[in-house]
Amino acid sequence: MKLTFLGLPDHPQAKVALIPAPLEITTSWQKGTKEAPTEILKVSPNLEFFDEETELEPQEVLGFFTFPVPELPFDIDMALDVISKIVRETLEEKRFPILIGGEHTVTLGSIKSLKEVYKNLKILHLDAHLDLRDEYLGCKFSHATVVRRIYEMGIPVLSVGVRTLSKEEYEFIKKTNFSLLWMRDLRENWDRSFKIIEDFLKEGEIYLSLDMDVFDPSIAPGVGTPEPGGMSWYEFLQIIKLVVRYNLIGMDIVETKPVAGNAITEYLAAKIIFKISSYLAKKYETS
Ligand SMILES: [Mn+2]
Repeated sequence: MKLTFLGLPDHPQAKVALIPAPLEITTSWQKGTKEAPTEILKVSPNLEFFDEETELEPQEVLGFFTFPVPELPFDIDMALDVISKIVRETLEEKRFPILIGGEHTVTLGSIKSLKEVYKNLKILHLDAHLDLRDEYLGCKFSHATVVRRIYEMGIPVLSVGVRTLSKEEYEFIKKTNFSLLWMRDLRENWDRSFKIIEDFLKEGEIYLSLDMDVFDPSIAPGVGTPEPGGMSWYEFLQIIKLVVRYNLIGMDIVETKPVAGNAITEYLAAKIIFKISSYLAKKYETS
């Protein structure tokens, strides 16, 4: 039987599409992100199906459609093409795409289709890392270079929650004046940081790229590089509520790496999908 979000049958008029993207080719250290889409979908029926904050059921208001978990070719260009085709189909069906990675490189597949449809596409990037290397371990298309490739397409990016970088990336951000908010900025001056995020969201169509390692490893241990000092659940929800107020047109949730005997990160990822869908449902109901 096909795995679906919340274990529910696909809604015939679904406005949200879940796109499993089990890409794992360029992962450098701890392996396992290929299993994440399956594991996230598997834990999702254990969530409560009612959102206490918006007081609604997103599966009723918007409805979910879950694509089958695809067998991706072990070639980065071919794999990104497969992902990009599924995203294009989702946009044609007028559904909100939520990609479930997989390594961060899947974002490039998504953007390939999105930039054909949206002329003022912008990326809000939540991540402990900048992913701004020019190449990594000989690869131009890798989880460590994904934002550099997006930047080169001329698509505006704001990276939020950053707390570690390479010297190459340090020199790049100095040279280019790349837009970012360190995790430290959020903690030291939340109001000013929040305003910077809001100013970024005001114009254009926003795509959210969420690397699960933006969270503190204490609440998201199942990631490839569990960088200390990350975001909390409630900080994240404040940012997400803000993003949903503006023109959010799609998202991905990447780099979960399931840990045997500990489903906390997969559960968090499933909860994020449910929460964002609840906020989108609330907006849909009141518009
Ligand atoms: Mn990262």
